[in-house]
Amino acid sequence: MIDINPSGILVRYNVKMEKKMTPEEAAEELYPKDPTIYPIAKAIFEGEEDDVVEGLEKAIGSGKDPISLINGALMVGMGVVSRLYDEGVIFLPNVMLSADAMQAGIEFCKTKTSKVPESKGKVVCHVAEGDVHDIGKNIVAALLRANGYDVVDLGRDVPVDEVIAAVEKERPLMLTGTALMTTTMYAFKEINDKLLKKGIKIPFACGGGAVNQDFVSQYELGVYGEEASDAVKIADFIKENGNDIAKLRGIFHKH
Ligand code: B12
Repeated sequence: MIDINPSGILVRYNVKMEKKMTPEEAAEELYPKDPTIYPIAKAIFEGEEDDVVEGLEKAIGSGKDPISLINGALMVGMGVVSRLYDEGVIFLPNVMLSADAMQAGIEFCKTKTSKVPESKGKVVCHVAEGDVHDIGKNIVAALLRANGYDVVDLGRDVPVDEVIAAVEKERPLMLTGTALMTTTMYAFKEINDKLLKKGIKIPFACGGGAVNQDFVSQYELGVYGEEASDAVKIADFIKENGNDIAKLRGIFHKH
């Protein structure tokens, strides 16, 4: 048998063999450099809840606003997780640990907010039927609460009829829906049709990784929001200008 040394061939053709990065090394390249945010993002990636809380405590101690840390630090860490998961560098068990650390961080930030919410109105939030991805919905709910809305959080994997029943009972200013999977987002259309059948015409703000403006524009009550903070902007707009969905789409949809 001929003994071939591949590195010899590569050297001959002037090709360097690349050393495969470990997940930790790959993550290190993506963390933000800011010394207050870095440990929080790293702890999210590592799924270390205690370190997440410790990092948040330090950041709040140095004057950072707890609610702005949700987007400014926790989400940054989750961004690293999402990217490396999509690239096949890390796998579901890692993601689950990070997701738990993220939830712990959101809960901690919520307990630290000093804002006294005067109720601006009620919003019902949910994650689509069949979908367990609730991190985005939890951010939406936390931001709405921090901005004075009374949030009725139905949780994740919520059956369509449960959403309809909650809207009938609570009569909110708006409903929000989150879907991260292309298979679950169709529940939004069903909710839209059932609400219209009952004569309920409230704005249905929809977001989440799987959803885009084209999809949300396909049903009458849908208003698309890309960022969790858009949910607050949409609610504020409704509060000040009424719930005309065409007007809301005119403002919040990119043309
Ligand atoms: C974390 C995660 C998980 C965690 C979820 C933990 C949890 N408690 O949420 C776990 C490990 C449990 C999980 C499981 C699964 N997952 Co997963 N998961 C992810 C991952 C890596 C990140 C998602 C996330 O949390 N992003 C961060 C949050 C903050 O983003 P977000 O929800 O989109 O929210 C932001 C905005 O969209 C917006 N927003 C959200 N909602 C709303 C609402 C309104 C009104 C507004 C205005 C804005 C808004 O605000 C947020 C930020 O500002 C993604 C990959 C990715 N790149 O997204 C895959 C991903 C979503 N998962 C996927 C899959 C397939 C699964 C599984 C089926 C895997 C499996 N084989 O078992 C299961 C699903 C089980 C089920 N029935 O739901 C696929 C979905 C593919 C698709 N398009 O259909 C993805 C895209 C991965 C992939 N590339 O294949 N997953």
